[in-house]
Amino acid sequence: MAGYRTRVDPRRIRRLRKGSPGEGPVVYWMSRDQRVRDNWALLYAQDVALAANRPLEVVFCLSRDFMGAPMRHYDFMLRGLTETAAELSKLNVSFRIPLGKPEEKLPLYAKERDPAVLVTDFSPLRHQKGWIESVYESLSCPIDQVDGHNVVPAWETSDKREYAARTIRPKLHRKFQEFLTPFPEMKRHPYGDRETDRVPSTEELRLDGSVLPVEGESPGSAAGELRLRSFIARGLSGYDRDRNDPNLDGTSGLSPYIHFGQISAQTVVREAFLADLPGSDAFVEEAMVRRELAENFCLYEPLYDRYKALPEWGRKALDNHRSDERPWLYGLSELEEAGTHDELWNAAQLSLLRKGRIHGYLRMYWGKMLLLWSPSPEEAFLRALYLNDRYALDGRDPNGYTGVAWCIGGLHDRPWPKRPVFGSVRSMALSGCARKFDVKRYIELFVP
Ligand code: FO1
Repeated sequence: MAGYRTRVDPRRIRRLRKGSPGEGPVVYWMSRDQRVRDNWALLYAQDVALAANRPLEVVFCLSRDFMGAPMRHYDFMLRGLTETAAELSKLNVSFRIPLGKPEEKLPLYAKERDPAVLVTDFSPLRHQKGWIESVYESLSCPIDQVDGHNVVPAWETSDKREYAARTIRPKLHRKFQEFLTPFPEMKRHPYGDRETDRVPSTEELRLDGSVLPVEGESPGSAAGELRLRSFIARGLSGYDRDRNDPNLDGTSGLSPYIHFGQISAQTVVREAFLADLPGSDAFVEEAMVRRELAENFCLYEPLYDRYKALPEWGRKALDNHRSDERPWLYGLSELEEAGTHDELWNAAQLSLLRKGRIHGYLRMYWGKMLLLWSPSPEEAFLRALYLNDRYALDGRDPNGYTGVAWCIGGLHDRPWPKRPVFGSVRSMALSGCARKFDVKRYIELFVP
């Protein structure tokens, strides 16, 4: 609770530091939620600025080497930010883009601007915590954090690590409808004269061009909203039936837009829930329960991207079968180049390389096979994270860390009957896929 009159539910706001207001504008340090519409952190920052008769400024610290992300991801992100910059400008809200490491640039920027209040959005990942700590020393103004990424604010859902969807689901279902509200509109800001920095191009940033942008992607809030509308109109009703068939375009494809915060997960969940179609429940389970379980895992497990964070029972099972014979063993480059004996797995890897996406059901098969074909479970874990973060448009996300931990070590899953190599970690096999969908047809999509 931050004490300012605001349209934003106070339970979404965490005061990180009381401090004393500066003389400058209210500053929203944008990172996770890179949009103007349906952005609780931005709405809150505007309410505080209106109450204090101050200008409103948004700052996005653009680091050219964020966790090794290649050009593919920056292209998606920067094209979305270009749209956001234009929308902020129309609202007479400044948009500043200091280039460099946020932990260095944000304190310098904040010192110069002397914010009345600094508003941040929410990420459970350690780099954002580090960035906030770095700015903590150099600021004396209040710092308020707003969770606009989750339907139910992560700290409101649970104050501890949840162990499965079945433990977090009732906590979310109890609260989500009171949080699943529509969003107020941003107002044209009456104070100050906005300054809008130009969003640099990928060329100017001299990025790692080894993973090129995905052809045919249209990033940004408007495209994300269009995709949501067409999914609600055409995909949602059959979602529960089609979602496990990679040959149909049955999933929403919204995860890169949600990862970069170009659209609001709350808006996605709300539209699907209100549509009240046969696929609504299954979709809300994915877009809210599973996704916010992932946020919960990363929030309360500091080692979310380390093998040792896998459940004890899973690591033990894999350890007991460490010396089982691997039917196939591949080096990282053979996997990366989709050069295995398994045409279905190769097709999934080609989908990742070319489209920056793997269909949800196949993503599990793709991850499970890495366990089978790697020299050790630890190596399989590292390879899954590396390939997912390097090629998947929604990489470097709590969903990805959680998905890899589910595949390799049974996070949020339970023990299954023992299998070689897997032990009691759930196994998957080509035969299982063939029972679910036309494998040959999928392969031909990628391997003519
Ligand atoms: N967030 C930032 O604030 N600054 C960046 O330069 C930045 C680059 C970036 C590149 C790839 C990618 O997948 C995400 C990136 N993000 C960046 C967003 C970041 O992952 C999240 O929005 C939050 O910072 C916390 O997860």
